Amino acid sequence: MIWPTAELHIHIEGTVESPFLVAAARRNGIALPTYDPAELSARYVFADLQSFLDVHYSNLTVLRTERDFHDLALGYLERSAAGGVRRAEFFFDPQTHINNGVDLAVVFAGLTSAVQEARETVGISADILLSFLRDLGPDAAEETFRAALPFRDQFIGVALDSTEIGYPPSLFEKVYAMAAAEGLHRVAHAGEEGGPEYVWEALDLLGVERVDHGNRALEDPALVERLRAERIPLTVCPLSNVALRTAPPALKDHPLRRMLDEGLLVTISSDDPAYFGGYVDDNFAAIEREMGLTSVELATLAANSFVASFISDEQRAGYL
Ligand code: ES4
Ligand code: ZN
Repeated sequence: MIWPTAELHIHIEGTVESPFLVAAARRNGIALPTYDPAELSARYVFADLQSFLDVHYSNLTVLRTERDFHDLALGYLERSAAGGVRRAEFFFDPQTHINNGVDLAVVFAGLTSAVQEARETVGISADILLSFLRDLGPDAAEETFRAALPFRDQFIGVALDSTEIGYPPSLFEKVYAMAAAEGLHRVAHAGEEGGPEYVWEALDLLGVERVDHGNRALEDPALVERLRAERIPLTVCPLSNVALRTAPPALKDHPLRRMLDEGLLVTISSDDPAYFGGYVDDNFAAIEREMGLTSVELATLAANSFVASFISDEQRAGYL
């Protein structure tokens, strides 16, 4: 069955399907290792987060024009709406595109027009989260944030992604304070590869309202208690975790089982669906099939996603 959901952990750049990649590369005159979409996809076998990021960033040089960003986001919004997504809060990585020589105004124009178009055509509600690449460090994040301020009305919050280990949340305290002062929402990837201390720091130093992944929080009982008591949402990405080997190879052993048993506010997302084997409906189908979750548990996960989303309480009441 298709569950109506909000998708809260989705990198728009991670929705670049191979046929789209090839078409954009040809249009923009960018070299690819192969122009056969099936051959490109066949290379998507990863040992860890970094091995994925290396391929991912290399592919993203094909994105150059407003049309590229518009078509990418519209394609995701249409595909996910068909899979039950009623609300999407998607990340984009401005630094990747700026470093590829693309103007931030071009990126925003493409993404924002896609959000508007998808609302009108497929009825999906969507908003944009601006994500900092943690491996480029705090000064670059602050510079990026200042560059994005002229587009303040086109994003609702900030996020933190890319290489986790070695780049703890504490480095980004200042830029998160700047975002809070602007009234922006705050989330961060933590506990995907990094340990529970990364999750503590995201909560205590960055003031995040949700934790992206959070799998390794389970190693610390006091942290589990905190997440439960404060109803802090975790945006868990089962197929991503298997693909990047941040969870055991069989989904039946995924930490989601324990998260539910611990009474945590867990949601399901796809992360980078073009690379990890599917969209949010594919993630639901996989956990239903392989983890034997009950219909009540699946419904809880779907409802949790609206509870955890940054929509107004009025809009939330319409979904729940
Ligand atoms: C990412 Cl840390 C992380 N995980 C998944 N996708 C990503 N894209 C950029 N950073
Ligand atoms: Zn992610």
